[in-house]
Amino acid sequence: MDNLKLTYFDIQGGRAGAARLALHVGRIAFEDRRFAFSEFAEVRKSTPLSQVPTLHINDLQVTQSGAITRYVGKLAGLYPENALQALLCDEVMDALEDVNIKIAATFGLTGDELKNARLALVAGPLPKYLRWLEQQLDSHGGEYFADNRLTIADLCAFVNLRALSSGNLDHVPTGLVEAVAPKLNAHMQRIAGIAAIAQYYAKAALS
Ligand SMILES: N[C@@H](CCC(=O)N[C@@H](CS)C(=O)NCC(=O)O)C(=O)O
Repeated sequence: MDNLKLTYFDIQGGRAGAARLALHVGRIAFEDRRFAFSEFAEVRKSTPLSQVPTLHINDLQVTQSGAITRYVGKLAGLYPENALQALLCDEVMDALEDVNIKIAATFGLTGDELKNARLALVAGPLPKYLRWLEQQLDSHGGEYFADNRLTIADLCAFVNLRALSSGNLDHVPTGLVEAVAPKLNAHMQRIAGIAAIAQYYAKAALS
């Protein structure tokens, strides 16, 4: 059995959120190396692109959250084996990364600049992606994004939409997902109710 170590900020979600969840759901042992934002300058000195997350597989350190999530998704049995279903899974994950990039572009802004940038996202790009995600869900059976079962696409959607609805992003209304894409909101609630996932968040709330 390989030794796995996932290195990322000590936050819920973010770019390692789905990988952490997949490892937990798949009951795969790993070292969950979490660090504070104040430690990032030091941590990034030992990451290949000065970025996180990274995954160590024994002595091999790899970057790129999508690749990491897919890898652990395969280990956990949460990634489709069928090529078309894998494509549908990847398509959703990459669209969610588009959203991440748009939101990340507003980090560091303050005051009116932040407000205007976030309101512009809420007025256009975010609803566009939310509606598209809802359509994907609908056209793939309504319950899951791919393969008619839980995959890492569902975990990525859950982690990212939970963050979008958390109130931690100033000027992004907590009810945006529900208002724009109610079926996507219902999906988020369903995934939150899966026993292993509910247990993961209950444990995190205590720590
Ligand atoms: N494409 C990379 C992007 C990783 C990334 O931007 N991570 C952020 C933290 S969530 C970071 O390390 N930013 C610092 C930087 O890019 O210099 C991935 O998906 O892993």
